[in-house]
Amino acid sequence: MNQLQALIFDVDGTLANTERDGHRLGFNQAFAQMGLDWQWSVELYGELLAVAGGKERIKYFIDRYQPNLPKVENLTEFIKQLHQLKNKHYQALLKKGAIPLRPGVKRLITEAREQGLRLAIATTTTLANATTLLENALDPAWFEVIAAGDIVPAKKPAPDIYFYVLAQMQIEPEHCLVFEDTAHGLEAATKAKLKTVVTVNNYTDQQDFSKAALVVNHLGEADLPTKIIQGQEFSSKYLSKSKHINLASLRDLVANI
Ligand code: XBP
Repeated sequence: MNQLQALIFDVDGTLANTERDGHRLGFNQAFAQMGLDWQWSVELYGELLAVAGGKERIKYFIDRYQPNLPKVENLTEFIKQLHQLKNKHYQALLKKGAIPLRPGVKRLITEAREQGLRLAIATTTTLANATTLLENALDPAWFEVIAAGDIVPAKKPAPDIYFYVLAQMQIEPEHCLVFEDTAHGLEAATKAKLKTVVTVNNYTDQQDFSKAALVVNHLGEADLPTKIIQGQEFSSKYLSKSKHINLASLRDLVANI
């Protein structure tokens, strides 16, 4: 029987809906600041999210939609500059409290801390973006590992970031549970033999999550019930008592996988 010892959280889309209302706005502000007439709509951004990583996303956009970009002397440097500007705007939004945590995130993390579980972060985003979010909504000190961005050679869906976290924590994957919101994230965790709870959002709710341990709309609060999308047996076993995902149910989920 596997004993749950650690929770590992993705950041963007999982802790908070940062993509549509955070990164996307930051990118658009950066484009305007650099005199570019590029506008990433909510819809276009959904397509661009197939590419993990802000710098990689800009590069993909240029290749696909701006083939006639007037020659910039050093494309890598140009993208780096845009990305730094985007991050500045994004972090300002976080500091203003403009991007709240998703339902149940703080509640579950608080419960995990009270019960002595270990916590970690595994994200594709830049480290400063992740820590700014944690500083403003939780506390970075609660997480023994914050693995982010370019720390590993390949971003999700590659499993590198999860292998990194497991190595840092010196823990076996069967004692952990991952929280993700995308098929890319699920793929990365699954390749590292980690079990995953998926909390979908508007950009990801049509993706394939068949390899997830559980798929829900969100973690829920006492007054905001969780809806089970995949894993009906979990629903009849637990959600009849409590309307949201709590740690006892997750311990049981991991024990019985
Ligand atoms: C989210 C991402 C990132 C962010 C932008 O990853 O794909 O690319 O959109 O972050 P995760 P940067 O869900 O793993 O957090 O611009 O800092 O790269």
